[in-house]
Amino acid sequence: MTDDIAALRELEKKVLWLASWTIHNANHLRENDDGLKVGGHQASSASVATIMTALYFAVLRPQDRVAVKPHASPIFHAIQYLLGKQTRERLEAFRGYRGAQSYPSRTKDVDDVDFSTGSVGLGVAQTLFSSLTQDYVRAHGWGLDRPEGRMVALVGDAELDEGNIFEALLEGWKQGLRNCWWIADYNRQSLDAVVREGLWERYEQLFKNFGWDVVILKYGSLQQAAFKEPGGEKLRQWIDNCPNPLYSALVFAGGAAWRKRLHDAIGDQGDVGLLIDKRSDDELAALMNNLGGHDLPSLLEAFRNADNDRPTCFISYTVKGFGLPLAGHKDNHAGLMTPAQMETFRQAMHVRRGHEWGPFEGLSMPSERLEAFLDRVPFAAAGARRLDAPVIEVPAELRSAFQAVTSTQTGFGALLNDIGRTDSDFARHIVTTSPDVTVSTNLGGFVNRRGLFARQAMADTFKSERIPSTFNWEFSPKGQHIELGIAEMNLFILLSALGLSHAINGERLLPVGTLYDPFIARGLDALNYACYQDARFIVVATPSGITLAGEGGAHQSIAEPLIGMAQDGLASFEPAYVDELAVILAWAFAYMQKSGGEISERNWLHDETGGSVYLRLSTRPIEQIAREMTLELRQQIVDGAYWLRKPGPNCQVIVAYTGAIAPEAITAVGLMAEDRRDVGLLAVTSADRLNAGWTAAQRARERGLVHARSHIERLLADVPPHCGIVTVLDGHPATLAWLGAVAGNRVRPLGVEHFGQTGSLADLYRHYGIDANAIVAAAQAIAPGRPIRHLKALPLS
Ligand SMILES: Cc1ncc(C[n+]2csc(CCOP(=O)(O)OP(=O)(O)O)c2C)c(N)n1
Ligand SMILES: [Mg+2]
Repeated sequence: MTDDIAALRELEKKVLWLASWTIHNANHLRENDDGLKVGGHQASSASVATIMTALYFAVLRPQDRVAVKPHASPIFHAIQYLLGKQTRERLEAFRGYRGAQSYPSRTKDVDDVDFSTGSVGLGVAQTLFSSLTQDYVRAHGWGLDRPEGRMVALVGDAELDEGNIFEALLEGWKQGLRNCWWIADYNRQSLDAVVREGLWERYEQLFKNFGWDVVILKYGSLQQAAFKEPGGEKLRQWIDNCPNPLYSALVFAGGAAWRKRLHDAIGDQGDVGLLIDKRSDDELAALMNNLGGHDLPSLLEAFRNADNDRPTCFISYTVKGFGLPLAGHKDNHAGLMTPAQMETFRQAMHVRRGHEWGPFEGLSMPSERLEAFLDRVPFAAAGARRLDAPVIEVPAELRSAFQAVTSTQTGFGALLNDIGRTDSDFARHIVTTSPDVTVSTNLGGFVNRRGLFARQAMADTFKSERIPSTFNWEFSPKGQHIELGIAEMNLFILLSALGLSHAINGERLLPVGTLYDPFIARGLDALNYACYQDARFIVVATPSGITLAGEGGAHQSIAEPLIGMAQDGLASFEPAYVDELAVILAWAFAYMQKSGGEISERNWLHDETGGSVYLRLSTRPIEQIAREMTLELRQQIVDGAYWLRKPGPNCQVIVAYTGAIAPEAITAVGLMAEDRRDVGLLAVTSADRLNAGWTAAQRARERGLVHARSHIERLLADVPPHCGIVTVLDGHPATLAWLGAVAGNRVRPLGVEHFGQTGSLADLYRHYGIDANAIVAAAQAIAPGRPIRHLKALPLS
């Protein structure tokens, strides 16, 4: 920890100036350009200027990792600018194309953002799970040559309204969380509102209940000194009792207003009148604004005292807009300083016009001294913060013995179980996790073999009591499964943390998480967040669709295939057969480790840059196809589709299906064979990759790459234009409806559009119109010809 308070005070001013100027400048430019003001959160930034100055220039060490509250992005970029990690050009383009990002972004910013933030609450929980990940990595004997880092979140106070933070808190308690600091910017303002009185006391109790230390940073050193003066105790009592909105309003109103209010309230109570009167208006305002979160000595002392591995929450009192004319005003969230206010601020900061970007402009300390200080800043001492880890070799083929009739979920369990049997580097780096559905998603076999993770070993009581059980539930530091409570948000944030281990810990993990398909929606924002920051993992969602029959509508997923297509950074697959799954899984373990290469039209499938993978699986046992897995078939499965029955040259109709509905598609094609010529059957293993390839090829051609052809275009190349396509899946029909647009064929998309219900498979497939009969009826409607003999009249349901 560096303790040159004078230098830190100078940098605090500079950081506040640069952040405010960045926002002002960007708005000013944009306003001239298109008349739009774009906001920028000057007040939210100012609120944490002191805390972040203390952290980045004095407290943080190279091994620490930080999630900065979204609206402090300008402060973060200003700090990086002073440390030489951010360019003036990008600051000038703040919120513009390729400029510094409005919210810190690991993937879009260039200044070493540790964790992206933006959707409030997620970055906070990410630090907790990153700390668990660090413990996991070290417990497995990896990365021990590096010092243990601390995961730090700078949290907006209203951010604490987000439930996912408390879900994470509970999980942290269960897992024995260490090395985690959450620093709440307690400015008592959110976007619309002023925070309710006494909330900090609830937080204090809450955090303590979960085993955290709580440090309340309420009074700055000026206030602490004043409390020792005669009458000081009265002042302290007044501050303690002052309602949040009134305090904010007085901060905004300034010194004279403080004087009047304090005199009216306590001025006649002995010495306190003198305490007030011996200060000028400015001095009085400085005293009353001197809350803990704006006082470098108090902050440094608090951080120093917490230099242990205990999880610690700092409730740090601040003023939103501190140091700016917007300070304390309840409307200040998106408020911008006017040009006139900015001009006054510039003069107060002694910044010459035209020298606004000067790193040391207007400061009284000689720049050599500040430069020397910055050169010694511990945070930046170890150079680039982003680490990497070598690729772990993945077997070219994954094998398992499958039953002749089986489901993809069973196949998944068998494949992982067989990986778990081996002692390869590959098997050792897999880490599985599941929100209370480990066994019901078929991870049980793998977990039996590899054990559950806990920093302290815990025996399986059933085993030690010799009570027979299918599962061996032993916890140890070497275990490879992290058991989670039911919260799906936690699953995805943990996957996000595990999936960044190569970059954060320099040790690669291969995370696999399982959950029921419909509950992806519960954790969806966290999934999006994980993908946005380029974490790498496999999510296996099973069971899925109305195929879950007896479980009913609450457990049956409909929209998830569309989520799989639309979610960037996530390659989605829905295989029907376990041999397809084996191919996809082997590919996925390699794909998730890829990196490098710019994302471009040529690699829109991210095949060079890699990403995460979503497998939508099913509990429905279906008859498997005995076949040889050729190289060509393997490639087509990964590219998204292959002909299970190639259409002939006179083909009138094609059935394209995805997933567990395969038997219905096969049956339908059989029923039509006598009455429609050369019927084709297209197995779609990934609507996502198929669609992405098609879109990319079109764009590439529009840009002059005339020979660009996507996989689906090649597959449909010989299909005559009059041929109809019936698409079918146990999910929303829009997933495959676009197939008709590839070569201009008529399409009739079948799928599930309305909430599911209980019933037998036959009942439900008939009701929702995805059984063989419905497929044939659709074929007859779009591929006219003689009536299809096997088509029974469809019952109305
Ligand atoms: C999940 C989510 N919901 C809503 C928002 C919009 N939003 C951004 S900041 C904010 C309030 C922030 O208040 P606080 O955390 O106290 O930060 P401050 O502005 O006081 O620094 C809201 C509602 C968001 N970014 N993310
Ligand atoms: Mg706030």
